[in-house]
Amino acid sequence: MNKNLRNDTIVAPITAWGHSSVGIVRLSGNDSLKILEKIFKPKSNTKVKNFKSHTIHYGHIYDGKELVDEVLVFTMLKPKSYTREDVVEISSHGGPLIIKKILSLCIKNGARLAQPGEFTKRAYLNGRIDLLQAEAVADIINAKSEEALKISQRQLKGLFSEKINDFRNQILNVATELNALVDFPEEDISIDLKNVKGALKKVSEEIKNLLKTENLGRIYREGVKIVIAGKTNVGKSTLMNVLSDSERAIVTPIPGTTRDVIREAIVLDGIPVELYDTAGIRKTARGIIEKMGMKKTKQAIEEADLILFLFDASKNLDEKDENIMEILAPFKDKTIMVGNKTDLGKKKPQKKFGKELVFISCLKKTGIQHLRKEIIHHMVHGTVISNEEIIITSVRQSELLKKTQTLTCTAVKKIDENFFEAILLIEEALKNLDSLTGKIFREEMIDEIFSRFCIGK
Ligand SMILES: Nc1nc2c(ncn2[C@@H]2O[C@H](COP(=O)(O)OP(=O)(O)OP(=O)(O)O)[C@@H](O)[C@H]2O)c(=O)[nH]1
Ligand SMILES: [Mg+2]
Repeated sequence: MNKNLRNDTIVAPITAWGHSSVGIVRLSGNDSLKILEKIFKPKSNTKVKNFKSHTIHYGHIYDGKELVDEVLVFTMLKPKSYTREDVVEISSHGGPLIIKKILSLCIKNGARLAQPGEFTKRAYLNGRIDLLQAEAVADIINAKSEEALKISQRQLKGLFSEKINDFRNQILNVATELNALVDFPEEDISIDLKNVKGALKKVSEEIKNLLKTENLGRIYREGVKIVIAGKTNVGKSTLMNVLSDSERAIVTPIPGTTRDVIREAIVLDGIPVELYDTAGIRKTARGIIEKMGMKKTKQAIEEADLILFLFDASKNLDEKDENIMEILAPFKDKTIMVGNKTDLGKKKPQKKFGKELVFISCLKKTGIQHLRKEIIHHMVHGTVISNEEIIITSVRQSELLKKTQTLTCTAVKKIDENFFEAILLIEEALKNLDSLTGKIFREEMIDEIFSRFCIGK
């Protein structure tokens, strides 16, 4: 990130492109009011340069003498704005042509089109939020479930940062004590070192506990892929419809009804799920369409986080089911065996396959709740997130925390044999925590974080 770029005034639409009743263009930077003055004629007699912070002004946007639109203008002057710079938001009619016109007028008069996430980047660089909070902004916009939203809101509120700062203080105390001990004679040191090691072990353990939430964070944020597989006619499409509470897939008594892989986005207990119904697997696919369907099915199986292997529980497992079990064998640790059609009879399968066996009837809707529970259990391994829990939400966070944890752990071991090396390790651990909150940063890291944002945020 070029530091010079921070001094210019940026502009971008902050509402979605398209036809809507209102669209908003935001300016941020030292020249926001100057630029506004050139394009906006307020109805009142107040001059634009005298606009106070947090006020709304009615008037018109002009391109020279040509009227562009009737607008409301909001001013939020530094430091009380999203970016801590002078911010002006022009609220016009929401047509793309009008928004484009206002944007180009702003650019013609000295603004630069903002890069994705640049407003939030400025909020971070100007110290209004830290890097963890900036990450949360993107996650809030992209949240696929209520749960994911709550996790990110806690992060935006600064609860994650508080926890990291707590780790930092604990490690900093250790560093201070160690540095104070440098000049002490050997015999006095040994007593104090025991306490220091205890303190380091404690924080290292706390970081380890936080790291346990890594998988949970990924699941709630990115969601999981669940694939329903099985031979033809066992009720895969029916199950897809039952789980998604829709008529998404075509259901008929004719084997081979589903030819393509069908996807539906659902939310199960707060976990965003991409549910896939597949073409029934049979050994001798009939014709090119079915062959292609089969290929896609196999690909979906490989990419799945969880496979529901469906069979007809009213009958014994047959050769076709066995064939499928062979195909699924490499994935049995991510497979739940589901016996459907129990309304017609319930035979215990001769072979148990996968992690769990669940019986359902899609027709009578029995066992569905139990199946849902098993799915959730498989995904989160029995972990329930409490309202206050802090959860790791990005690979960046887990990488830096893992490094910090390893460094503190090694420092504990090193303290007795090489005191000075331990101090260096602890200082390195502190640096990692500072990168996490963004107290120190590398430009590539920042650019990567903000490239995930949309324009206007
Ligand atoms: N009795 C009974 N019939 C069911 C049940 N679930 C599905 N069926 C019926 O079984 C037939 C096949 O259902 P589908 O959902 O199309 O089966 P599928 O596995 O998707 O079949 P293909 O797409 O051909 O591979 C339909 O007639 C369904 O109504 C159930 O629980 N009980
Ligand atoms: Mg089907």
